[in-house]
Amino acid sequence: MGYKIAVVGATGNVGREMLNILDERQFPVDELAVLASRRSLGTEVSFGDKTLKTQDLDTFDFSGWDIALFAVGSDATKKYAPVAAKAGCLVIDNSSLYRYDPEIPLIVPEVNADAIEGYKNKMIIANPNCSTAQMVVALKPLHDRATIKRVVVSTYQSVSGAGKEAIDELWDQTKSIYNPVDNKPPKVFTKQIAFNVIPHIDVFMDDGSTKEEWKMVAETKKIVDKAIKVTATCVRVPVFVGHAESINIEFEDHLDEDEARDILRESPGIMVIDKREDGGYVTPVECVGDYATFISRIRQDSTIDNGLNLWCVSDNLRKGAALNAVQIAEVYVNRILSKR
Ligand code: 11C
Repeated sequence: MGYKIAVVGATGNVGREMLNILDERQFPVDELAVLASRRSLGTEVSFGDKTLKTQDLDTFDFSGWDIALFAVGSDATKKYAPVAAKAGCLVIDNSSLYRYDPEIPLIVPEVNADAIEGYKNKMIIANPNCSTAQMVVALKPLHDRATIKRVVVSTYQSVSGAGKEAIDELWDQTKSIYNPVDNKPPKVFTKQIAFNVIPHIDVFMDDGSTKEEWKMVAETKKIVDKAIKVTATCVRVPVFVGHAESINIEFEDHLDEDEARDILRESPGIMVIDKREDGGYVTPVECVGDYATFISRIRQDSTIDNGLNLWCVSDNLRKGAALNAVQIAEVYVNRILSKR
């Protein structure tokens, strides 16, 4: 038995990854609609060995469709997600529009799959920000064992998080460093991104933090535990795909680095690569195309009573977006739709 699945925003980076992942994981699809705005209409996208033509999101009738995976910006989500939900089609939304609505579940299946029951409230489930998704996969099993009090996280985020134009900007700027005639001023980023790092992702908030940093705080509380204190510094780096994070964790109880390593090895969605030797850790280029959240550099923080440091890397277009959305769809199918 299969289901009728729509991918909204199918021509974007995340939409295309959603199609790849539905195919790779052999999601039970009976019918697939690939939807896009008028601007991208007629563009072809691949699904396994098939090529599909995009249909017009504006006129699409969601009645009778089971799940719509949304990978469009907040404005388009605001317009079309309620239409799909009203038609009885579950929306799994990758934008930030609904994440902080208390009636809408925000789910990372390895962490809080039980929150799926909240789908009934509005027929919408939110997918978290990429930098949060990979971090909470690592935090949850450690929190269950030793209760996390505080997290200090610094991110090293790839340009693909900011979309296709950002990828092009890094590519063009990198080439223009060697051929200054082609030099163009930055458009997507506020400063040169090639051979540079920029401590600014999303808009500034009143307290001096950025929205990306605020999202990591609010989303970790909603997904894992509202008692956890989080402080974040989010930085864009000249990497195409794969976000990295340096995470410092303070626990209520003592947690030995060896036990933490064992716990993480046994935890869903995590791959521990942690050898204390040259190259015995994972970097963003190695995680591209993978499902796992990779953890390396696990070590005691001797400056506080119960502290650990670790390094966390994942494919931001996969676990940080498309994979997590498809995993939510799998939970919905296994726990709800297949029981009807
Ligand atoms: C970035 N994390 O790397 C952002 C992209 O709230 O879903 C995802 C923004 C979001 O730029």
